[in-house]
Amino acid sequence: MGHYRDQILPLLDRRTFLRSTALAGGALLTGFPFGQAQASSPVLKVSTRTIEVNGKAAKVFHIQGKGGTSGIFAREGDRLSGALLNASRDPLQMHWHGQVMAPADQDRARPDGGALALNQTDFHDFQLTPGTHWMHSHSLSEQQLLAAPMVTREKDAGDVQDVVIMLHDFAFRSPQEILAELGGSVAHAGHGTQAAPKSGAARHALPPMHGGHGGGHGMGGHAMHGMSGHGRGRGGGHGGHMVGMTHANDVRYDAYLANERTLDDPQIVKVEKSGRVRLRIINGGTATAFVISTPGLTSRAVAVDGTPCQHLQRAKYPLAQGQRIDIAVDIPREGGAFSVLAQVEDATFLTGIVLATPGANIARRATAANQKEGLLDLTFESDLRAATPLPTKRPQSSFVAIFGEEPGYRWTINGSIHGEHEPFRVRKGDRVEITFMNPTSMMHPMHLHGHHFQVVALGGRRFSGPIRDTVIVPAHAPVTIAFDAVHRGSWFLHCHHLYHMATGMMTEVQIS
Ligand SMILES: [Cu+2]
Repeated sequence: MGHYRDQILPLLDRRTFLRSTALAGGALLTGFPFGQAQASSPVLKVSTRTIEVNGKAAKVFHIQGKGGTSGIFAREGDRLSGALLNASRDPLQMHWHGQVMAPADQDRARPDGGALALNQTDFHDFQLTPGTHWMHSHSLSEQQLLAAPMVTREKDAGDVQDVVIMLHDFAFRSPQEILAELGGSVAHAGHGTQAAPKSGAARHALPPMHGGHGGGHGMGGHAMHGMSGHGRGRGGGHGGHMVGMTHANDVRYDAYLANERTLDDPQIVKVEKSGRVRLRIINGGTATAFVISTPGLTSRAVAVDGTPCQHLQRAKYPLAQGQRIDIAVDIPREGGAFSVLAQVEDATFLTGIVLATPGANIARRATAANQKEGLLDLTFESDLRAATPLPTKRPQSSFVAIFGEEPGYRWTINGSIHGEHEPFRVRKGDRVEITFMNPTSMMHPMHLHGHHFQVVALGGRRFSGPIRDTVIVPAHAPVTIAFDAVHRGSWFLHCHHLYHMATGMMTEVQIS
């Protein structure tokens, strides 16, 4: 035992980057300028392939960029310009997660977005948003690894080696089987509910909704002000669950992957003695939150969800579904081998990779932790500060989004599943605040499309928190976000637990 494959990774290391700087401006690190792509030569191709997990073959999706890399690695100022080809087996709704410069009509993950049919292409042209972002399907196929990094290196990233780590929760069962185990049914198969939202904006040609019922009773759209007065206790008592009954990990997985490998055969990334490394970690898990650690290395968070934060040194960093964290580590002068670990919350499961200097002895490591991690909470969040907070402004629109949990694995926002929802309607330019209230039994990572937001209150206490696009809302802990509604369109606001989203936990913010 103790035998590891030594592999150079689908990531941009410092040498690759320095080489690539010799290319013309606008070129991707893969060396192919996006702008020159033809439809016959897609810049992104979604197909299927077979990987090995726990010694068994698994058919999964694959998102190939130019040059065969998984996903996109670009530099600040680059555009994504060219064709996305769906060469897979299913209709596709690709979501550009964190790409706030992607126009609404270039993201299929929108209320009237439809799906990209097999062997068809979508043409995209938008400026890539600097930072650690990602792309993923907006339907159950995300479970089958239909996700890839979308990393745009910041101009001021400096002389550091970037190491991208994509985390996944993996099952040999199909997502449909998992959903059946959970007792749920799809509320919005590929967003294609034929029960039109009350906005009347839906134009769908996709399968009908299962398990829906008529008549919503949402609170959405009712403007509320003075949310700062809401205290911790306000979230309780709605869902019939008491504090203390909260749980995580409602899906049983067969493996947890870091860059598609398990910890008993991890990716080994070569690093330099005294080198500086920027870990860009993406939680592509569909129902799993992780806690990140770098034993033996001091570390600091430098960005969350791709947006710079004031540096924050911790031993552990929570990372919920959909979130990203950039962690800077310094490799010691004497070198060595260092694990970057992701432990499943409320469990002992581990995944991760190994950073190793040349000649380092890579000892075999434990593949499970001795102790469970706790459930994710807001401790880390409350210490995070944006590098550049939103300008101070009174909100023009404030909303409350109360989560609900109903028999039959129905997850709701303001009493409605997606398709029955009442959109939050705002005017372009408005400062908008949304307070999430969670009387349910699980944490929900809430993601807003098309915008970054600032976390401005936790547990009813105002503060000037990080800029993000996905925030955890633990049970019984209200969280308030603020953003400027700068992009016209209908933007999904949803839980990033895939099975919560699929069974209804999605609404929209309409900006007109
Ligand atoms: Cu959820």
